[in-house]
Amino acid sequence: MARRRASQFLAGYCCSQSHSLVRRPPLCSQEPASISAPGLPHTHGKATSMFKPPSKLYRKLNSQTSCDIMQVHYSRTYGIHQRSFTSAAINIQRSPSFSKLNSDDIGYFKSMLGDKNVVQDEDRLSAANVDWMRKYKGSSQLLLLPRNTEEVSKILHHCNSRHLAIVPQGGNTGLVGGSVPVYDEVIISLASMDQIISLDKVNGILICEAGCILENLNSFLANEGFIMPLDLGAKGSCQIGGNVSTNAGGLHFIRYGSLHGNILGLEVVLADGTVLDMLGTLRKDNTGYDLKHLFIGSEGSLGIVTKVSILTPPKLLSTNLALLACKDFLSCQKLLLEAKRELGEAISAFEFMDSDAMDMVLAHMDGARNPFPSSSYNFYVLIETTGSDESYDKAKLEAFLLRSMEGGLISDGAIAQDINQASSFWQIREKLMFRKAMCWQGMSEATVKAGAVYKYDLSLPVEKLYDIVEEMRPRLGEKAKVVGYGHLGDGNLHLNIITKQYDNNILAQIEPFVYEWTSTHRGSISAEHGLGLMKADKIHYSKSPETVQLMASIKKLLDPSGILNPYKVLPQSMLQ
Ligand code: FAD
Ligand code: 2HG
Ligand code: ZN
Repeated sequence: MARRRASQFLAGYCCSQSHSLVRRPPLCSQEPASISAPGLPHTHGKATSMFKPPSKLYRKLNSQTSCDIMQVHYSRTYGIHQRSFTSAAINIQRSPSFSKLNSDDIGYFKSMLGDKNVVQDEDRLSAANVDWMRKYKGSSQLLLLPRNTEEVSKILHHCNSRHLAIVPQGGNTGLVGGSVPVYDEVIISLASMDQIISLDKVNGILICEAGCILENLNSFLANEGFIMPLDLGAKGSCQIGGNVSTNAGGLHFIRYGSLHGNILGLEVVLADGTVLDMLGTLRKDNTGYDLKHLFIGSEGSLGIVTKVSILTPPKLLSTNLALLACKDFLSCQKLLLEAKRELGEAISAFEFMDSDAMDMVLAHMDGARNPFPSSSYNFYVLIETTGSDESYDKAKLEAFLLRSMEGGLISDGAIAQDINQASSFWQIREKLMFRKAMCWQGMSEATVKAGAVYKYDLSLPVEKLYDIVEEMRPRLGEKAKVVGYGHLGDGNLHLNIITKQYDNNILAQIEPFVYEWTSTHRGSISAEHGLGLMKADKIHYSKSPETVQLMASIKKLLDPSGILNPYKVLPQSMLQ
């Protein structure tokens, strides 16, 4: 392609019709506009033409079965390389205070919920017993599907009086082993509670049941001129109740902030069946303690969320997306600072990935193409801006990118010109997760073998954020591929360590080092995924002893028999 002046390459795209910027299979009709500054080589970022829609992959994955405790093996049926982290692996004993299910319990549930909502079918149970990563596997014999709050209340009342442990389950896309049983806990799925209750179009307040799937809510809102204030790769399966219970962050956190700010009210059922009506719709309400916040991010350990009232921002008409290449992490950092200064509130996402992450996507994704084929770069950044004035927004982003190129912060870049190109850029970022999912799916033996993933979700000061990746690499040497990506705009690193197979020696080189390092740098060992089972006994790396003690007291107060999602979030030793 002939070299052109930078200004000719720059173009944005507008979502002013019915599109939302959700990830759809791209049909790239045109090349994205590349950006080029005087004196810098021009390459045109080719939009990848490639991926299949992701949304229903989770369910398929989770419908596979069986793995042995503490053993690495290949499933004959599916060719899955998996390892189960059950109770034996994490050194937790089944609490002797819990009863075992009996036929009277089943009879009671059937009489209350109807036979079809009391699931004992082996296939459905095995799907619900294993998590999305296929790392954690329980042995529950019962899955319940309540249809309303009253049924949730009756289930909990019964389980509490019988000392039957339970695990609330949403879309089962959690990444820390929180959504599946450890032993034989009864699984309470919110999937049948998926009604939208109301939308206040004057104030942009949505009230819905907890089992609504995030993507469905967003589609509903798009037609009404609103959006959900959060967006994540699991949106096709995760539920709003699960999002609230994990305090999910995601791609638009930088713009719309935490669910602690966006959730206006909740309805929650406590362990003894008491229904707490906190389903307010007010922006301001300082009457006493704001108890809903206890349940946001408590991972089902304090109550079951049954209804949600949430603030939904207006859907803005123009969205622009740029995929940029940077020579080093310092340039990414400076770019973030400059972007905040110059684009300010227009930024709706600021994501980064390192070259190893990009290489993984390119190597393992069908049809994936390098957006910058003529050179290799160390880092890639995605900047999305959203506003209400198409030509102004576009011009602002273009001007910013040109200045950044001239200043040497950006080495190469491309701006998506239409929704399909934007989609293909986003898919590169999102496929980082899917690539690993595909390990489990098992494309070929070689890929399967490259499929053990250790995931860490760290919150760190931006200037320190990439140091842990660089320290981890020599520590693990050839045995592991260490990649870093994440929500740079929020100071959230997703450190992923990929090895041929799970290995306790490798794990011992990663942990507790990664937690100690994070703690030393005053970071958090869970930025957005929660603690679940994976990090329940690691909480002290991020919280003081007094704070953890108070948390344990609150847990005991609200759930004295400890039936709600046992073994998760807090160290077991503090709750006995
Ligand atoms: P589940 O996985 O079913 O449950 C998660 C936890 O919440 C469990 O402890 C469960 O017991 C509890 N729970 C679920 N529903 C309820 C309820 N109604 N009441 C009480 N407790 C409940 N997370 C992010 O934060 N940001 C991301 O960008 C992100 N991207 C992801 C991308 C992919 C591809 C995948 C697979 C996961 C991603 N996640 C991300 C993690 C996950 O999707 C989120 O944690 C999500 O909020 C979980 O929702 P869920 O409905 O699947 O909950
Ligand atoms: C994301 O941002 C998710 O894509 C998953 O939070 C992070 O893959 C991960 O470790
Ligand atoms: Zn994330």
